[in-house]
Amino acid sequence: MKYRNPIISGYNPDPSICRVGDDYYIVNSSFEYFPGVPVYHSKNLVNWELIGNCLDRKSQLLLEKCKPSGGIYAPTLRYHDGTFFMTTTNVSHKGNFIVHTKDIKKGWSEPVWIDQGGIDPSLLFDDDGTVYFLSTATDEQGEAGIFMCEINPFTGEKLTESVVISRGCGGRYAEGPHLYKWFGKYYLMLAEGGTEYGHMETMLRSDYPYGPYEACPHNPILTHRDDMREEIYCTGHADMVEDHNGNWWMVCLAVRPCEEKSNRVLLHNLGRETFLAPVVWDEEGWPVVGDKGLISLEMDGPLPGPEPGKVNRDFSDDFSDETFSTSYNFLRNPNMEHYKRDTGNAALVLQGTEITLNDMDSPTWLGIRQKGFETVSSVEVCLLEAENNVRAGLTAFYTESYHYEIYITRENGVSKVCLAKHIHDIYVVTAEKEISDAENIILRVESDKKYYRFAFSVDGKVFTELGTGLVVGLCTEGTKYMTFTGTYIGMFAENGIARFKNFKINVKDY
Ligand code: 6LW
Repeated sequence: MKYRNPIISGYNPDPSICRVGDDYYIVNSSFEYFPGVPVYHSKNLVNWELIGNCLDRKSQLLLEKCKPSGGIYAPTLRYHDGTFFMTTTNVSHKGNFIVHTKDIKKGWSEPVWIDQGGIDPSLLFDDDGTVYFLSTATDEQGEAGIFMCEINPFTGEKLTESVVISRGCGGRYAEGPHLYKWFGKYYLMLAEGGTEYGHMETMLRSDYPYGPYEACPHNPILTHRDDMREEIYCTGHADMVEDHNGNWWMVCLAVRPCEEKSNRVLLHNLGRETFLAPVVWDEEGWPVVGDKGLISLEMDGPLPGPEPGKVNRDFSDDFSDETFSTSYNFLRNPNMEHYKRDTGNAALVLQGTEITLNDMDSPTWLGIRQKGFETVSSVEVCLLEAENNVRAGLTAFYTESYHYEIYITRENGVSKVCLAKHIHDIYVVTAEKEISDAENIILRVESDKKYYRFAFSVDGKVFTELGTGLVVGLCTEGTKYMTFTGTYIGMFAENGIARFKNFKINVKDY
């Protein structure tokens, strides 16, 4: 059956997958966003539903003032003997930990911390009851390696010393380790080359968990570093699963460039997304991924479960029910007192504080991952209370130093709609128009591969464009510090109280 990649679009990197019967689950990294570690569910590996987040309270996820792309790095999800286990790293607070649950929809345990450093933790539940904990770390000489110890996954107790089981297959930054027990052997899969354009996946194998490991003769089993089609880049950080029909699959991260091929500019703004590839085994018992290590935007494979349905990436919220969608993210640890769903008036009331979008903090902001290049987003907004420098509106947001927003403000009793842009160390208001106080203003952000276009309307029919922002201004490759996330479309308020109605995001491309 044919399917399209990415299977989970928008900023959903470092996927880890597990199967329970004919149910499939994927988790992804979440960095400085709250709640953390989204959990997606599918019956056919193509239609995925966000069913919750592993880390939904501060005792699990302390992100206060963490830097952009701090917080939660790569997770691993495993299921053993009736219990789900998720292990990940909070690089901004205490490192590697595990949470567990018997019901993935009902919330997860408090974290237990593991006394092994590094990032990209993973777990293997062996047939003899041993539980192996792996991560990529550096030894006393500063040399990177894949470290492993044995643990109690419920308490985090370390049962053996950490030892290096592999230094990788020659690529830099051997990371993203996963250890599997297949066909009576131990398979160790690694990401190498760094998560950028040299990214690749390698496979090793041994009769023993601590090695010695032999490398797959056709490593890297996955890489797009030399792929001339220029549609998908950075493939790596993968996980594998055998489906309930006995067919094998790999999920991995990859990026879709926001520039046209002709420009040959390697930039992406949507983040590293989750892609799917069929896997077959060769006669020597080594995996062959996709088309000999290459994947495509359209692929074919023996998908399990029901025929894939239409993938809907739209989002809307008329604020008529009490709860926030699990799709909403907040920055770092939000004060939920500042976010009120006024269901009686089908409105969201945001209480803005002095913390602005330009601060490495938790402004009154809530966003939805941008899931396509061609989108149209809109929301109705009005100011209820205005202090000095009040702002409330709609933003295309990457980090506190990379965002564009169209917003309403009030200065000396005059109400205005403005467009502002923050790129690197330049923050500027590039356009403004006076409006009458009483009006509910409809703000609109349209996007394609080149521009975000900002416009407003007082009647929902006639829109006035305030200006545009270049998509390449919000790209991962262009930030002044290393980042791993992707763009959001969000609502925000600063220095006052604003009421929002009818928030919609329409994704027009795949
Ligand atoms: C992830 C690691 C990596 O933990 O990026 O560059 C980190 N390599 O595998 C965040 O995705």
